[in-house]
Amino acid sequence: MDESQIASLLKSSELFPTPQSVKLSYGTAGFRGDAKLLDSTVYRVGILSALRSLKLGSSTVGLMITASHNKVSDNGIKVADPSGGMLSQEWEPFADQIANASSPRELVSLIREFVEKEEIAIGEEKKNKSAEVWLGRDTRPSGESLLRAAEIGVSSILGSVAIDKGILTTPQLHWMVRAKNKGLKATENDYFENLFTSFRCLIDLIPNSGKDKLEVSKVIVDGANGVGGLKLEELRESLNNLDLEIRNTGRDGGVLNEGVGADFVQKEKVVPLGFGSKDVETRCASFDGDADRLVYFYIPTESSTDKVELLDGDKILSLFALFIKEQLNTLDDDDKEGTRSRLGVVQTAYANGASTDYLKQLGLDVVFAKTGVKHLHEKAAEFDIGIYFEANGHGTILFSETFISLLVAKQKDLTQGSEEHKAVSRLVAVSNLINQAVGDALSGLLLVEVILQHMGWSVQKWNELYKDLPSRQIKVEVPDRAAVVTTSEETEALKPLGIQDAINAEIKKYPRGRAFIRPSGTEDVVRVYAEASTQEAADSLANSVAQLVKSFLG
Ligand code: 16G
Ligand code: ZN
Repeated sequence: MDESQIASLLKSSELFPTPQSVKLSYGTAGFRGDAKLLDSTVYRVGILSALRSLKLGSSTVGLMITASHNKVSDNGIKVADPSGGMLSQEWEPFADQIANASSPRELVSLIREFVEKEEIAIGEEKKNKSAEVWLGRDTRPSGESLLRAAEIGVSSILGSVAIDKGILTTPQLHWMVRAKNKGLKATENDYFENLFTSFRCLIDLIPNSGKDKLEVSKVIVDGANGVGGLKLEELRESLNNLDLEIRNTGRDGGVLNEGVGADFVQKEKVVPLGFGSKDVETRCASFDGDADRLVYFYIPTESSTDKVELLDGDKILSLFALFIKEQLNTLDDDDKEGTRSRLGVVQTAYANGASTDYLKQLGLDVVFAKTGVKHLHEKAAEFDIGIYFEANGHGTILFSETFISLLVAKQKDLTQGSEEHKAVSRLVAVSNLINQAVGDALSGLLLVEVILQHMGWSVQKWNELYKDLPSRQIKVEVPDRAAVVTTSEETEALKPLGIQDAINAEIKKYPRGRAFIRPSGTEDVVRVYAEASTQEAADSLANSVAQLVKSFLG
């Protein structure tokens, strides 16, 4: 690192002193916290993303300013790697270090050390190649000034370029970064065009017999008063074959994520604001604040309270798996070359036990990953087609490059109009529709809608695929959540010693009982999950496990 580079970093970092007494951590999905305290963090992640771009041959890196489903006064920042996926976990410790550096000198020395260790060609090749970072933000009022801080961070690595892509959903930015680095058309318009073209294609492939029972009833979407509803409005202009009403767009005075959105509906299992008795039995969906989560729900007729019937990430996963499997079966019947595909599904410990049973009974390969999108994504990428979902509604379907090429070749070979040709064409269209970079509420919604039309199913019929086991989640505040260490799939606690035996003893008392504890990656708490054959039993099991956590850690 030469003198001018050091001077540039020292000068810009003077503008962003670190707040006192906050320990920052990149966590499960980037830095998050009170927006007022984040300027220096965002500035520093700007530097990191420029370095990441340089390290990877000046590929484009994405920087998203959002705190997802958190309250509106919070904000956050996460990095999208050139593949469109999450920042490589190998770089997370560096992110933590620089975010917590207490002075400009310390910051520069950490950067210098890292640049040497990683052999990043900083300053040397800037004549022909420079770093490029694309910035996006959600609708939070604090987003604009944080975005400026990120720009200053990026530009403080000499020769680097920061490009402001404006207000976007998180998955849009990931999609655009991935497309850009693949040399494809990568504007926001290209994103929309890709969605409606592949959606249209799937609609055209709906079997005739299905059309008689075609369900084109209305779907109402809760936009969480965030960016998702606004983007869906834009997309709607180009969509026919979808009767769509959008509420909680944030325009009518509602507050981001307050009593609305996917996180609220999934955790509380109650109707979001703006929905009520007039919507009984209607298919409804909720996005989260940055539109990377999607859940469905409906208000049952008999509901006298505001409780909803929830169709969470597990149900969406099951619907997708069923549809994909149907297409693969059609192909496998015709499989002469032995190109049988590997279809797998990835869940976390939070997946409802009934969903796992259902998927296994479909004959699917079900694997478990640690909570957090990056962990599920990695495992799903090991299959030809890997479907992953967290119960909270974040998920997508990954198609391997090799498998896509195989499908495209098959599509050319097969006779137009044959069942096999249709099945291949559906799979190719799904691979275009569903975001290959990260879970995406917009593309997820379109895929659910077209599959329901394909099957001729109502939301109630879809809900009947299996019945969720009653479950309960509790969070427990403890002096040190790091005292809880779990196995890689988080189903068992290795530490504190003895706690797992005690939990097992509780579980034994309940028919179909299952429970686990894990330290949260986003909050200073230990989370408890329990399920059992009745709600009473699930509540009671969760409470006893929470008591155990308190007595072992309290
Ligand atoms: C973040 C993760 C989500 C995970 C949640 C767990 C991403 C994009 N988001 O929101 O996948 O379920 O954290 O939170 O990775 P917890 O550790 O506090 O339970
Ligand atoms: Zn989100």
